[in-house]
Amino acid sequence: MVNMKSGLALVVAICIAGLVQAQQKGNAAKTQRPNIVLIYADDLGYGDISCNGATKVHTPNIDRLASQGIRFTNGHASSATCTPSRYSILTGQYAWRRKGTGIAPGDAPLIIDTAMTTLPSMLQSAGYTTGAVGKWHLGIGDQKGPDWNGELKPGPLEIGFHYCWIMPATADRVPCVYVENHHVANLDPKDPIKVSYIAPIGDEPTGKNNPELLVMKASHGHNNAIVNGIGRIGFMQGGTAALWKDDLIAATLTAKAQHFIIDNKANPFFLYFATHDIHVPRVPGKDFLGKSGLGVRGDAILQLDWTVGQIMHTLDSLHLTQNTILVFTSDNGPVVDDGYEDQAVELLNGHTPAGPFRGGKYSNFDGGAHIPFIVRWPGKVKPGVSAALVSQLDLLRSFSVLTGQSLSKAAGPDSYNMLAAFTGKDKKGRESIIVHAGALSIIKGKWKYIQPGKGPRIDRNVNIELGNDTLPQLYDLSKDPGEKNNVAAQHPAIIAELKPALNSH
Ligand code: NG6
Ligand code: CA
Repeated sequence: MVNMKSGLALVVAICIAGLVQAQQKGNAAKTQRPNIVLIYADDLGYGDISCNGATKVHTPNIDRLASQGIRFTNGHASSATCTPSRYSILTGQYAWRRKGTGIAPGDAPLIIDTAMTTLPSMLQSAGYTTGAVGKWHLGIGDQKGPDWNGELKPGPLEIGFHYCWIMPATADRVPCVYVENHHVANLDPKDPIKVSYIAPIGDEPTGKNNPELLVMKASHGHNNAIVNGIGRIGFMQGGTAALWKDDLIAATLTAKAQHFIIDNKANPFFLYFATHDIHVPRVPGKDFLGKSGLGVRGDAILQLDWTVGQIMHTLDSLHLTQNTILVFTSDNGPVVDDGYEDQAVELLNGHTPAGPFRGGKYSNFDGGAHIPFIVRWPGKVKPGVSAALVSQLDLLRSFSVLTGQSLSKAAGPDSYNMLAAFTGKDKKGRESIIVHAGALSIIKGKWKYIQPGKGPRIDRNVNIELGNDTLPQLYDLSKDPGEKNNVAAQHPAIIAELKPALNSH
Protein backbone atom coordinates (compact mmCIF):
# COMPACT_ATOMS: atom_id res chain seq x y z
CA MET A 1 0.00 0.00 0.00
CA VAL A 2 2.70 2.40 1.09
CA ASN A 3 4.63 1.64 -2.10
CA MET A 4 1.58 2.12 -4.29
CA LYS A 5 0.82 5.39 -2.57
CA SER A 6 4.33 6.76 -2.97
CA GLY A 7 4.38 5.48 -6.58
CA LEU A 8 1.22 7.45 -7.28
CA ALA A 9 2.65 10.49 -5.57
CA LEU A 10 5.73 10.18 -7.73
CA VAL A 11 3.65 10.02 -10.92
CA VAL A 12 1.64 13.07 -9.81
CA ALA A 13 4.83 14.93 -8.92
CA ILE A 14 6.35 14.13 -12.31
CA CYS A 15 3.17 15.32 -14.07
CA ILE A 16 3.15 18.58 -12.11
CA ALA A 17 6.84 19.11 -12.75
CA GLY A 18 6.19 18.50 -16.46
CA LEU A 19 3.32 21.00 -16.48
CA VAL A 20 5.39 23.63 -14.64
CA GLN A 21 8.27 23.08 -17.03
CA ALA A 22 5.98 23.41 -20.06
CA GLN A 23 4.53 26.59 -18.61
CA GLN A 24 7.97 27.99 -17.90
CA LYS A 25 8.98 27.22 -21.47
CA GLY A 26 5.84 29.00 -22.64
CA ASN A 27 6.73 32.05 -20.57
CA ALA A 28 10.31 31.94 -21.74
CA ALA A 29 9.12 31.93 -25.33
CA LYS A 30 7.00 35.01 -24.66
CA THR A 31 9.55 37.00 -22.69
CA GLN A 32 12.68 38.19 -24.37
CA ARG A 33 15.84 39.99 -23.47
CA PRO A 34 17.00 42.09 -26.40
CA ASN A 35 19.59 44.75 -25.62
CA ILE A 36 18.03 48.16 -25.06
CA VAL A 37 19.72 51.42 -25.97
CA LEU A 38 17.89 54.63 -25.13
CA ILE A 39 19.39 57.73 -26.73
CA TYR A 40 17.90 60.70 -24.90
CA ALA A 41 18.63 63.99 -26.68
CA ASP A 42 18.34 67.31 -24.88
CA ASP A 43 16.08 70.14 -26.07
CA LEU A 44 15.71 68.60 -29.54
CA GLY A 45 12.46 69.72 -31.15
CA TYR A 46 10.07 67.64 -33.22
CA GLY A 47 11.03 69.63 -36.30
CA ASP A 48 14.81 69.52 -35.72
CA ILE A 49 15.34 66.29 -37.67
CA SER A 50 14.84 65.84 -41.39
CA CYS A 51 12.72 62.68 -41.08
CA ASN A 52 10.19 64.87 -39.22
CA GLY A 53 10.23 67.44 -41.99
CA ALA A 54 13.25 69.68 -41.36
CA THR A 55 14.64 70.97 -44.65
CA LYS A 56 17.28 73.45 -43.49
CA VAL A 57 19.23 70.89 -41.50
CA HIS A 58 19.89 67.26 -42.43
CA THR A 59 20.12 64.33 -40.07
CA PRO A 60 20.98 61.32 -42.26
CA ASN A 61 21.78 58.95 -39.41
CA ILE A 62 18.62 59.67 -37.43
CA ASP A 63 16.67 59.43 -40.69
CA ARG A 64 18.20 56.02 -41.40
CA LEU A 65 17.31 54.90 -37.89
CA ALA A 66 13.73 56.04 -38.50
CA SER A 67 13.58 54.26 -41.87
CA GLN A 68 14.64 51.02 -40.16
CA GLY A 69 12.21 51.43 -37.27
CA ILE A 70 8.96 53.08 -36.34
CA ARG A 71 8.80 56.83 -36.36
CA PHE A 72 6.13 58.05 -33.96
CA THR A 73 4.35 61.25 -34.89
CA ASN A 74 2.46 61.46 -31.60
CA GLY A 75 5.14 60.73 -29.01
CA HIS A 76 5.47 62.78 -25.82
CA ALA A 77 7.84 63.56 -23.02
CA SER A 78 6.01 63.90 -19.73
CA SER A 79 7.12 67.50 -19.25
CA ALA A 80 8.42 70.53 -21.13
CA THR A 81 11.68 70.64 -19.15
CA CYS A 82 14.48 68.27 -18.40
CA THR A 83 14.45 67.13 -14.78
CA PRO A 84 10.75 66.19 -14.64
CA SER A 85 10.88 64.39 -18.00
CA ARG A 86 13.94 62.43 -16.93
CA TYR A 87 12.33 61.61 -13.60
CA SER A 88 9.33 60.24 -15.47
CA ILE A 89 11.15 58.21 -18.10
CA LEU A 90 13.15 56.46 -15.36
CA THR A 91 10.33 55.92 -12.84
CA GLY A 92 7.15 55.64 -14.92
CA GLN A 93 5.57 58.24 -12.65
CA TYR A 94 4.39 61.74 -13.55
CA ALA A 95 6.91 64.10 -11.95
CA TRP A 96 4.25 66.59 -10.86
CA ARG A 97 2.99 63.98 -8.38
CA ARG A 98 6.16 64.59 -6.35
CA LYS A 99 7.55 67.79 -4.89
CA GLY A 100 11.08 68.81 -5.80
CA THR A 101 11.07 67.52 -9.36
CA GLY A 102 11.41 70.91 -11.09
CA ILE A 103 14.62 71.91 -12.92
CA ALA A 104 17.25 70.79 -10.41
CA PRO A 105 20.17 72.98 -9.33
CA GLY A 106 23.60 71.48 -9.89
CA ASP A 107 24.03 70.69 -6.19
CA ALA A 108 20.64 69.06 -5.63
CA PRO A 109 20.40 65.77 -3.72
CA LEU A 110 19.16 62.72 -5.63
CA ILE A 111 15.47 63.28 -6.33
CA ILE A 112 14.56 59.66 -7.13
CA ASP A 113 13.71 57.61 -4.05
CA THR A 114 16.14 54.67 -3.99
CA ALA A 115 13.30 52.37 -2.94
CA MET A 116 11.41 52.98 -6.20
CA THR A 117 11.34 50.55 -9.08
CA THR A 118 13.06 52.25 -11.99
CA LEU A 119 13.63 51.35 -15.61
CA PRO A 120 17.24 50.31 -14.87
CA SER A 121 16.45 48.52 -11.58
CA MET A 122 13.67 46.55 -13.29
CA LEU A 123 16.04 45.56 -16.10
CA GLN A 124 18.71 44.63 -13.54
CA SER A 125 16.21 42.19 -12.06
CA ALA A 126 15.67 40.83 -15.55
CA GLY A 127 19.39 40.06 -15.76
CA TYR A 128 20.56 43.09 -17.71
CA THR A 129 23.79 44.98 -17.22
CA THR A 130 22.78 48.62 -16.99
CA GLY A 131 24.71 51.80 -17.70
CA ALA A 132 24.04 55.54 -17.70
CA VAL A 133 26.17 57.82 -19.83
CA GLY A 134 25.70 61.58 -20.28
CA LYS A 135 23.54 64.22 -18.72
CA TRP A 136 22.03 63.30 -15.37
CA HIS A 137 20.27 66.33 -13.85
CA LEU A 138 18.41 64.27 -11.23
CA GLY A 139 20.60 65.22 -8.28
CA ILE A 140 23.29 63.27 -6.44
CA GLY A 141 23.87 62.60 -2.76
CA ASP A 142 21.69 62.64 0.35
CA GLN A 143 19.87 65.66 1.79
CA LYS A 144 23.21 67.28 2.67
CA GLY A 145 23.90 67.41 -1.09
CA PRO A 146 26.82 66.04 -3.07
CA ASP A 147 30.31 65.67 -1.61
CA TRP A 148 32.28 66.47 -4.77
CA ASN A 149 35.61 65.50 -3.22
CA GLY A 150 34.39 62.32 -1.59
CA GLU A 151 31.94 59.57 -2.33
CA LEU A 152 29.02 60.71 -4.50
CA LYS A 153 26.05 58.64 -3.39
CA PRO A 154 23.22 57.93 -3.65
CA GLY A 155 23.14 58.51 -7.38
CA PRO A 156 22.67 56.48 -10.56
CA LEU A 157 24.21 53.36 -9.01
CA GLU A 158 21.69 53.42 -6.16
CA ILE A 159 18.68 53.54 -8.50
CA GLY A 160 19.61 50.60 -10.70
CA PHE A 161 22.64 51.37 -12.85
CA HIS A 162 25.71 49.14 -12.63
CA TYR A 163 27.87 51.80 -14.22
CA CYS A 164 27.72 55.52 -14.86
CA TRP A 165 29.71 58.26 -16.55
CA ILE A 166 27.67 61.39 -16.13
CA MET A 167 27.60 65.16 -16.18
CA PRO A 168 25.95 65.85 -12.80
CA ALA A 169 23.41 68.43 -14.03
CA THR A 170 23.69 70.38 -17.29
CA ALA A 171 26.63 71.87 -19.17
CA ASP A 172 25.52 75.35 -18.07
CA ARG A 173 25.56 74.37 -14.38
CA VAL A 174 28.61 73.84 -12.16
CA PRO A 175 30.53 71.74 -11.40
CA CYS A 176 31.77 71.22 -14.98
CA VAL A 177 33.19 67.77 -14.36
CA TYR A 178 32.31 64.18 -15.16
CA VAL A 179 31.37 61.70 -12.47
CA GLU A 180 32.29 58.05 -12.94
CA ASN A 181 30.38 55.78 -10.59
CA HIS A 182 30.88 57.34 -7.14
CA HIS A 183 33.64 59.86 -7.85
CA VAL A 184 34.52 62.90 -9.89
CA ALA A 185 36.70 61.60 -12.72
CA ASN A 186 40.32 62.82 -12.93
CA LEU A 187 40.07 64.80 -9.71
CA ASP A 188 43.39 65.85 -8.20
CA PRO A 189 42.92 65.64 -4.42
CA LYS A 190 45.38 68.54 -4.03
CA ASP A 191 42.96 70.74 -5.97
CA PRO A 192 39.57 70.06 -4.38
CA ILE A 193 36.32 71.26 -5.90
CA LYS A 194 34.28 73.94 -4.16
CA VAL A 195 30.72 74.60 -5.33
CA SER A 196 28.16 77.14 -4.19
CA TYR A 197 24.79 78.04 -5.61
CA ILE A 198 24.62 81.08 -3.32
CA ALA A 199 27.72 83.26 -3.60
CA PRO A 200 31.05 83.47 -5.44
CA ILE A 201 33.85 81.48 -3.86
CA GLY A 202 36.84 83.52 -2.73
CA ASP A 203 38.00 85.89 -5.43
CA GLU A 204 36.80 83.79 -8.36
CA PRO A 205 35.94 85.89 -11.42
CA THR A 206 32.31 85.81 -12.50
CA GLY A 207 30.50 86.44 -15.74
CA LYS A 208 28.79 89.35 -14.09
CA ASN A 209 31.94 91.11 -12.85
CA ASN A 210 34.42 90.02 -15.50
CA PRO A 211 32.64 89.92 -18.87
CA GLU A 212 36.00 90.60 -20.55
CA LEU A 213 36.98 87.00 -19.72
CA LEU A 214 34.07 85.46 -21.64
CA VAL A 215 34.39 83.80 -25.04
CA MET A 216 30.59 83.41 -25.22
CA LYS A 217 28.39 86.11 -23.74
CA ALA A 218 25.21 85.33 -21.84
CA SER A 219 21.91 86.72 -23.09
CA HIS A 220 20.21 86.06 -19.78
CA GLY A 221 21.43 84.42 -16.57
CA HIS A 222 24.61 82.35 -16.88
CA ASN A 223 26.77 85.01 -15.23
CA ASN A 224 28.19 83.16 -12.24
CA ALA A 225 31.36 81.02 -12.49
CA ILE A 226 33.43 81.27 -15.66
CA VAL A 227 34.63 77.88 -16.84
CA ASN A 228 36.46 77.56 -20.16
CA GLY A 229 35.50 81.16 -20.90
CA ILE A 230 31.79 80.42 -20.53
CA GLY A 231 29.57 81.86 -17.80
CA ARG A 232 27.64 79.17 -15.90
CA ILE A 233 24.88 78.88 -13.32
CA GLY A 234 26.45 78.47 -9.87
CA PHE A 235 29.90 79.21 -8.53
CA MET A 236 32.88 76.89 -8.46
CA GLN A 237 36.56 76.78 -7.79
CA GLY A 238 39.21 74.09 -8.06
CA GLY A 239 39.03 70.71 -9.76
CA THR A 240 41.03 72.09 -12.69
CA ALA A 241 42.29 68.72 -13.94
CA ALA A 242 38.76 67.32 -13.85
CA LEU A 243 37.06 70.06 -15.88
CA TRP A 244 35.47 68.91 -19.11
CA LYS A 245 36.31 70.56 -22.42
CA ASP A 246 33.08 71.80 -23.93
CA ASP A 247 34.00 71.10 -27.55
CA LEU A 248 34.83 67.48 -26.66
CA ILE A 249 31.70 66.60 -24.65
CA ALA A 250 29.94 64.82 -27.54
CA ALA A 251 33.04 62.87 -28.51
CA THR A 252 33.75 61.91 -24.89
CA LEU A 253 30.22 60.76 -24.13
CA THR A 254 29.90 58.88 -27.42
CA ALA A 255 33.15 57.00 -26.73
CA LYS A 256 31.97 56.10 -23.22
CA ALA A 257 28.66 54.84 -24.60
CA GLN A 258 30.44 52.78 -27.25
CA HIS A 259 32.74 51.26 -24.64
CA PHE A 260 29.80 50.29 -22.49
CA ILE A 261 28.27 48.46 -25.47
CA ILE A 262 31.54 46.75 -26.39
CA ASP A 263 32.23 45.69 -22.79
CA ASN A 264 28.78 44.18 -22.44
CA LYS A 265 28.22 42.72 -25.87
CA ALA A 266 28.02 39.16 -24.53
CA ASN A 267 25.10 39.73 -22.14
CA PRO A 268 21.83 41.65 -22.35
CA PHE A 269 22.52 45.29 -21.61
CA PHE A 270 20.56 48.49 -21.11
CA LEU A 271 22.30 51.73 -21.98
CA TYR A 272 20.71 55.05 -21.01
CA PHE A 273 22.66 57.48 -23.16
CA ALA A 274 21.59 61.06 -22.44
CA THR A 275 23.44 63.37 -24.81
CA HIS A 276 24.36 66.93 -23.90
CA ASP A 277 23.44 68.02 -27.44
CA ILE A 278 21.64 70.21 -28.26
CA HIS A 279 21.39 72.01 -24.88
CA VAL A 280 23.24 75.27 -24.18
CA PRO A 281 26.06 76.17 -24.11
CA ARG A 282 26.44 74.90 -27.66
CA VAL A 283 30.12 74.37 -28.37
CA PRO A 284 30.26 71.84 -31.20
CA GLY A 285 33.51 69.98 -31.97
CA LYS A 286 35.73 71.16 -34.82
CA ASP A 287 34.25 68.63 -37.26
CA PHE A 288 30.82 70.26 -36.89
CA LEU A 289 31.55 73.90 -36.20
CA GLY A 290 30.16 76.03 -39.03
CA LYS A 291 28.95 72.99 -40.98
CA SER A 292 25.17 73.43 -40.76
CA GLY A 293 24.92 77.01 -41.94
CA LEU A 294 22.47 77.59 -39.06
CA GLY A 295 25.02 78.52 -36.44
CA VAL A 296 25.99 76.44 -33.43
CA ARG A 297 22.48 75.18 -32.75
CA GLY A 298 22.37 73.60 -36.21
CA ASP A 299 25.95 72.38 -35.79
CA ALA A 300 24.97 70.71 -32.51
CA ILE A 301 22.16 68.91 -34.37
CA LEU A 302 24.74 67.58 -36.86
CA GLN A 303 26.92 66.49 -33.95
CA LEU A 304 23.96 64.72 -32.34
CA ASP A 305 23.22 63.00 -35.64
CA TRP A 306 26.86 61.86 -35.79
CA THR A 307 26.52 60.47 -32.26
CA VAL A 308 23.49 58.43 -33.29
CA GLY A 309 25.41 57.18 -36.35
CA GLN A 310 28.34 56.12 -34.15
CA ILE A 311 26.09 54.08 -31.86
CA MET A 312 24.40 52.44 -34.85
CA HIS A 313 27.82 51.65 -36.31
CA THR A 314 29.03 50.10 -33.05
CA LEU A 315 25.93 47.88 -32.88
CA ASP A 316 26.43 46.87 -36.53
CA SER A 317 30.09 46.06 -36.11
CA LEU A 318 29.34 43.81 -33.13
CA HIS A 319 26.41 42.16 -34.97
CA LEU A 320 24.05 43.37 -32.27
CA THR A 321 21.69 45.43 -34.42
CA GLN A 322 19.08 42.71 -34.96
CA ASN A 323 18.74 41.97 -31.28
CA THR A 324 18.84 45.52 -29.93
CA ILE A 325 15.93 47.87 -29.36
CA LEU A 326 17.16 51.38 -30.03
CA VAL A 327 14.93 54.18 -28.81
CA PHE A 328 15.68 57.75 -29.83
CA THR A 329 13.81 60.64 -28.24
CA SER A 330 14.24 64.05 -26.57
CA ASP A 331 13.55 65.26 -23.03
CA ASN A 332 11.58 68.36 -24.07
CA GLY A 333 10.93 70.63 -27.00
CA PRO A 334 13.20 73.20 -28.60
CA VAL A 335 14.50 76.58 -27.50
CA VAL A 336 16.64 78.81 -29.68
CA ASP A 337 17.95 81.43 -27.24
CA ASP A 338 18.30 79.64 -23.89
CA GLY A 339 20.61 82.18 -22.33
CA TYR A 340 23.71 82.65 -24.48
CA GLU A 341 24.44 85.02 -27.33
CA ASP A 342 25.39 82.21 -29.69
CA GLN A 343 23.71 83.63 -32.82
CA ALA A 344 21.25 80.74 -32.95
CA VAL A 345 18.40 83.22 -33.42
CA GLU A 346 20.09 85.30 -36.08
CA LEU A 347 21.18 82.26 -38.11
CA LEU A 348 17.96 80.26 -37.86
CA ASN A 349 17.36 80.81 -41.58
CA GLY A 350 13.67 79.88 -41.53
CA HIS A 351 14.24 76.56 -39.73
CA THR A 352 11.26 75.58 -37.53
CA PRO A 353 12.57 73.63 -34.52
CA ALA A 354 9.13 72.67 -33.17
CA GLY A 355 7.87 71.57 -36.61
CA PRO A 356 4.13 72.17 -36.92
CA PHE A 357 3.67 72.81 -33.20
CA ARG A 358 3.27 76.03 -31.25
CA GLY A 359 5.58 77.07 -28.41
CA GLY A 360 8.66 75.12 -27.39
CA LYS A 361 10.58 74.15 -24.27
CA TYR A 362 8.79 75.43 -21.13
CA SER A 363 5.45 75.65 -23.01
CA ASN A 364 2.01 74.13 -22.45
CA PHE A 365 1.59 74.15 -26.20
CA ASP A 366 2.66 71.00 -28.03
CA GLY A 367 6.08 72.44 -28.85
CA GLY A 368 6.89 71.77 -25.19
CA ALA A 369 6.70 68.01 -24.95
CA HIS A 370 5.60 66.62 -28.35
CA ILE A 371 9.03 65.40 -29.34
CA PRO A 372 10.86 63.07 -31.78
CA PHE A 373 10.29 59.43 -30.89
CA ILE A 374 11.78 56.54 -32.86
CA VAL A 375 11.90 52.86 -31.92
CA ARG A 376 13.97 50.41 -33.95
CA TRP A 377 14.15 46.65 -33.44
CA PRO A 378 15.18 45.10 -36.75
CA GLY A 379 14.76 41.50 -35.66
CA LYS A 380 11.11 41.98 -34.67
CA VAL A 381 9.61 45.23 -35.82
CA LYS A 382 8.56 46.17 -39.32
CA PRO A 383 9.57 49.72 -40.22
CA GLY A 384 6.88 52.35 -40.61
CA VAL A 385 5.32 55.50 -39.29
CA SER A 386 2.83 55.43 -36.43
CA ALA A 387 0.41 58.03 -35.11
CA ALA A 388 -0.21 56.04 -31.93
CA LEU A 389 -0.28 58.21 -28.80
CA VAL A 390 2.75 57.14 -26.76
CA SER A 391 4.65 58.56 -23.81
CA GLN A 392 8.15 58.13 -22.52
CA LEU A 393 6.50 57.04 -19.27
CA ASP A 394 5.50 53.81 -21.01
CA LEU A 395 8.98 52.38 -21.51
CA LEU A 396 9.12 51.01 -17.95
CA ARG A 397 5.96 48.90 -18.08
CA SER A 398 6.39 47.91 -21.73
CA PHE A 399 9.91 46.62 -21.15
CA SER A 400 8.85 44.89 -17.94
CA VAL A 401 6.28 42.94 -19.94
CA LEU A 402 8.80 42.23 -22.67
CA THR A 403 11.34 40.85 -20.21
CA GLY A 404 8.81 39.02 -18.03
CA GLN A 405 9.24 41.15 -14.91
CA SER A 406 6.15 41.67 -12.81
CA LEU A 407 5.97 45.13 -11.28
CA SER A 408 4.81 45.76 -7.73
CA LYS A 409 1.55 47.67 -7.32
CA ALA A 410 3.35 50.89 -6.48
CA ALA A 411 5.79 50.72 -9.40
CA GLY A 412 5.41 52.84 -12.52
CA PRO A 413 1.89 54.09 -11.65
CA ASP A 414 1.60 56.19 -14.82
CA SER A 415 3.37 53.77 -17.14
CA TYR A 416 1.26 51.67 -19.53
CA ASN A 417 2.18 48.61 -21.51
CA MET A 418 2.51 50.01 -25.02
CA LEU A 419 4.54 47.12 -26.45
CA ALA A 420 1.94 46.63 -29.18
CA ALA A 421 2.26 50.28 -30.17
CA PHE A 422 6.05 50.30 -29.88
CA THR A 423 6.22 47.29 -32.18
CA GLY A 424 3.80 48.81 -34.67
CA LYS A 425 0.89 46.40 -34.16
CA ASP A 426 -1.36 48.83 -32.35
CA LYS A 427 -1.92 52.10 -34.18
CA LYS A 428 -3.87 53.79 -31.39
CA GLY A 429 -1.71 53.73 -28.28
CA ARG A 430 -2.86 55.42 -25.11
CA GLU A 431 -6.33 56.69 -24.35
CA SER A 432 -4.91 59.90 -22.96
CA ILE A 433 -1.80 61.57 -21.67
CA ILE A 434 -1.12 64.41 -19.28
CA VAL A 435 1.54 66.93 -20.14
CA HIS A 436 3.19 69.23 -17.63
CA ALA A 437 4.63 72.71 -18.16
CA GLY A 438 3.38 75.86 -16.37
CA ALA A 439 -0.05 74.22 -16.18
CA LEU A 440 -1.28 70.68 -16.75
CA SER A 441 -2.87 69.64 -20.04
CA ILE A 442 -4.61 66.48 -21.11
CA ILE A 443 -4.54 65.07 -24.63
CA LYS A 444 -7.31 62.58 -25.36
CA GLY A 445 -7.94 61.47 -28.93
CA LYS A 446 -7.96 64.58 -31.06
CA TRP A 447 -8.61 66.95 -28.15
CA LYS A 448 -6.19 68.87 -25.98
CA TYR A 449 -7.40 70.72 -22.92
CA ILE A 450 -5.05 73.14 -21.13
CA GLN A 451 -5.99 74.08 -17.56
CA PRO A 452 -6.43 77.78 -16.95
CA GLY A 453 -3.52 79.35 -15.08
CA LYS A 454 -1.95 82.60 -14.07
CA GLY A 455 1.49 82.41 -15.67
CA PRO A 456 2.75 84.83 -18.34
CA ARG A 457 1.75 84.20 -21.94
CA ILE A 458 5.24 84.67 -23.29
CA ASP A 459 8.66 84.14 -21.77
CA ARG A 460 10.43 87.18 -23.19
CA ASN A 461 13.89 85.87 -22.36
CA VAL A 462 13.57 82.78 -24.50
CA ASN A 463 10.87 84.26 -26.74
CA ILE A 464 8.55 81.29 -26.36
CA GLU A 465 4.77 81.32 -26.07
CA LEU A 466 4.06 79.47 -22.86
CA GLY A 467 0.42 78.70 -23.53
CA ASN A 468 -0.78 80.09 -20.21
CA ASP A 469 -4.25 81.60 -20.16
CA THR A 470 -6.64 82.51 -17.37
CA LEU A 471 -9.37 80.91 -19.50
CA PRO A 472 -9.63 77.21 -20.28
CA GLN A 473 -8.16 76.25 -23.66
CA LEU A 474 -9.35 73.48 -25.94
CA TYR A 475 -7.80 72.58 -29.27
CA ASP A 476 -8.77 70.07 -31.94
CA LEU A 477 -5.30 68.73 -32.73
CA SER A 478 -6.58 66.80 -35.77
CA LYS A 479 -7.43 70.06 -37.54
CA ASP A 480 -5.27 72.45 -35.60
CA PRO A 481 -1.93 70.93 -34.54
CA GLY A 482 -0.58 74.47 -34.19
CA GLU A 483 -3.14 75.22 -31.43
CA LYS A 484 -4.27 78.49 -32.98
CA ASN A 485 -8.03 78.25 -32.44
CA ASN A 486 -9.24 77.89 -28.90
CA VAL A 487 -12.62 76.16 -29.30
CA ALA A 488 -13.39 75.83 -25.57
CA ALA A 489 -16.49 78.02 -25.83
CA GLN A 490 -17.93 75.87 -28.65
CA HIS A 491 -17.47 72.52 -26.89
CA PRO A 492 -18.57 72.70 -23.25
CA ALA A 493 -19.37 68.97 -23.29
CA ILE A 494 -15.78 68.07 -24.21
CA ILE A 495 -14.46 70.32 -21.45
CA ALA A 496 -16.92 68.71 -19.05
CA GLU A 497 -15.35 65.35 -19.95
CA LEU A 498 -11.67 66.34 -20.01
CA LYS A 499 -11.55 68.52 -16.92
CA PRO A 500 -12.56 65.74 -14.49
CA ALA A 501 -10.40 63.26 -16.43
CA LEU A 502 -7.41 65.52 -15.74
CA ASN A 503 -8.43 66.23 -12.16
CA SER A 504 -8.92 62.53 -11.40
CA HIS A 505 -5.17 62.05 -11.76
C1 NG6 B 1 17.10 77.47 -17.07
C2 NG6 B 1 18.35 78.02 -17.78
C3 NG6 B 1 18.45 77.36 -19.12
C4 NG6 B 1 18.46 75.85 -18.98
C5 NG6 B 1 17.24 75.41 -18.21
C6 NG6 B 1 17.22 73.94 -17.94
C7 NG6 B 1 18.86 80.37 -17.22
C8 NG6 B 1 18.62 81.80 -17.52
N1 NG6 B 1 18.21 79.48 -17.95
O1 NG6 B 1 17.01 78.00 -15.80
O2 NG6 B 1 19.61 77.80 -19.78
O3 NG6 B 1 19.62 75.43 -18.33
O4 NG6 B 1 17.19 76.06 -16.96
O5 NG6 B 1 17.12 73.24 -19.12
O6 NG6 B 1 19.64 80.07 -16.34
S1 NG6 B 1 16.78 71.70 -19.05
O7 NG6 B 1 16.70 71.26 -20.43
O8 NG6 B 1 17.84 71.08 -18.33
O9 NG6 B 1 15.48 71.63 -18.40
CA1 CA C 1 16.17 69.55 -21.80
